[in-house]
This record gives sequence, structure tokens and C-alpha cells, in this order.
Amino acid sequence: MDQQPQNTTEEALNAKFEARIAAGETIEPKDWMPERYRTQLIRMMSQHAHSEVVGMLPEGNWITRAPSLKREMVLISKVQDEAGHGLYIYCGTETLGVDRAELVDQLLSGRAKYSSIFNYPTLTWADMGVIGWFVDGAAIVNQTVLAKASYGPYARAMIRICKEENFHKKQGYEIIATLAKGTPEQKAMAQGAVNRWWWPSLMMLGPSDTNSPNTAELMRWRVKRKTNDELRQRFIDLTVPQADAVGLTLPDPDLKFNPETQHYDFGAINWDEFWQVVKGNGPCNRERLQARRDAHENGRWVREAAEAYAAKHSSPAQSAA
Ligand code: FAQ
Repeated sequence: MDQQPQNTTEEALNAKFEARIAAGETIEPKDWMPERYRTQLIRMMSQHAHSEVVGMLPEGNWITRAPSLKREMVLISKVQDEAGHGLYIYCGTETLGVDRAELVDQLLSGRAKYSSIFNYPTLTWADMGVIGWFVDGAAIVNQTVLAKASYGPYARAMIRICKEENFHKKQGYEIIATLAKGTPEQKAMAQGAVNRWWWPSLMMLGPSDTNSPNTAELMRWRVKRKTNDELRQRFIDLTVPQADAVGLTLPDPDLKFNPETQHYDFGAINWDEFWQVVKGNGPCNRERLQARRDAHENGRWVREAAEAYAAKHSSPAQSAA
């Protein structure tokens, strides 16, 4: 009996929330939201933030080996941008009432996921080009749609991030275009990187729709506005002509334009490999997590100093002084 009014209130709040979503309204941090909407957003946004931060590692590996000062400056700047993206998204996640330290702990203890793509090694300089072209390219396809997500802080973070990702993609494609018209060895290096990164980049956009347990709910709540397969198809359609333009071949014999669908058909994705990487068994999973743990440990004194400084300045004696 006692529970009746509470349930009714919850139902009414839920109905109002669903109506706001259906009307295309943006949900803001202080608005009422179903607990499941909140936890889904925390899951997706924190994984995204972790991906940006872990995503600094493959490219960070080449900063000291960039072929010129100009390339080095651009790469440092790009890697710094990724750190910034991680910070915006952690901040956005905190608006949902979760503490950043808790999220970082989930990453460092191996309980949280981050994008599969960052568990592959960067073997040559051409990988810097292909990461910008494919990985940032796929991220743009995904995130321009997320810029219309129903949760305001996430959508707004995506607008800023996409502007920076566009620059990242252009710098990567320019590296590849330069190598592709260089010596035969340089062209072979570019082709090698394309061959290694193509399939993992397609996997990065998530499992196929038939195997994506979160998509239906996130689409209904307008967090996701396109499915994983729709985004993958768009990425492929955009990238094939770009590969043709620089004279490189994408490593898929089944890739062919289909005049009926007006899209490129493509070959089978190795989902076993994808799930192995997601489960922690990719080529660099252990190395990546160890690098993050070391960075966290090495930064401990900075956090402690900042906390001590803040405590000192918030004490009544100090405030009075
Ligand atoms: N890797 O039901 P779904 C970047 C998990 S940022 C690992 O389809 P959902 C910038 C998924 O979490 C790259 N795990 O899930 C940059 C779920 O597990 P859970 C990151 C994956 O959420 C560039 C399970 O599989 N971008 O690149 C992956 O509907 C260059 C079932 O999957 C974002 O995070 C994966 N690839 O769709 C930085 C964008 N895919 O949690 C440096 C925001 C799926 O139930 C250098 N996120 N899983 O245990 C999204 O758009 C979505 O969350 C998806 C997954 C599409 C990633």
C-alpha cells in the first residue's frame, strides 16, 4: 500500500522522461532520468574517456622518432589533444554523479573496457598516418552522430572533440599521401600499415548489430543515433575513395561497390579476433594497462601535492591570513 504513491511518481517521471526524449529534448545533469539511462551513459562515456587516454600510447611511442621537427610537433600536439578529450569526457561522466577516481580505478584494475583498436602495436612511422586516417576517421564518423546524443554534456563534448579529430584525420592522411608518392620503400611502408590497421579499424566501431546488446536501448533513448553496422558502412564508403586517391589498396578482395545499394560490399570481419582483444588477449593489452598503471603511480606525488595545497588553502587559518 505504502509503495503505491512512490511507484506512481516513478511511472509519471518515467513517462515524462520518455516524452522528452521522443520530442528530441536534451537531458541535462540535474534533470530526472531513469537509473538505467544514467548507468548506460556512465558505462559508455567512461569507456570512451578511457579509450582517449589509452589511445595516447600507440602514437606516443613515435614522438621521439618522428622523421622531422615539424612531424614531431604535430604528433605531440595530437597526443595532447587526446589527453584533453579524455578529460572532457571524464568531466562529462562526473555530471552523472560518479567520481573520476572510481572510473580510473576501474580502468587500472582491468574491470573497465576501452577501445579494442589501441591494443595493436605501432610498428612503423606509417602507422602514425594510418591511425589519423582510419582511427580518427572512424572516431569522427561515430562521434559526429554522438554530438546529437540526448545527454547534453556528452553531446557538447563531442562537438569540440570532432573539430580536433578532423585536424587529426587530415594530418594522418597527409602523412600517408606523402609516403604513398615517395620511394618504393615508403609506399610499401604505407601499404603495410594500411594492411595491418584496416580490419581492426572496422572492428573498432563495435560488434555487428545482431551481437550488440546495448544498441537497441541506446537508440531508443537517442544516445546512439546510428547502429554499429550503419556507422561501419559509412566509414567504409568514405574511406575506399580516399585509398584510391593515394593509390593504396584496402586488404579486402570482397570490397566492391554495389550499384543497387549504393554502398561498398565488404568481406567477413574476424569477430573472434575482436572478442579476444576485448577480453584482454590482444597483442598489446597487458603492455597498455601496465603503461597506464605506471603513469598513475608516477603521478601520485603530483596528486598528493595538489591535495595538500588545496587543504592548506581551505583551512580557516589560511583563509584568514
Ligand atoms: N572495443 O552492445 P555494444 C578514439 C564492448 S575514441 C572494446 O555494441 P555499445 C579517439 C561494449 O563496450 C574510440 N569494447 O556496445 C582517438 C560492450 O561491452 P559492455 C572510442 C567494445 O556501447 C583516436 C560490448 O562490447 N570511442 O578513437 C568495442 O552499444 C586516435 C557489446 O557492444 C568510443 O568509445 C570496442 N571497439 O557500442 C584517440 C565512442 N565495441 O560495456 C586516440 C563512444 C564494443 O556491455 C587516437 N562509444 N565493445 O561490457 C560508442 O559509440 C559505443 O559504446 C560503441 C559500442 C560503438 C564503442
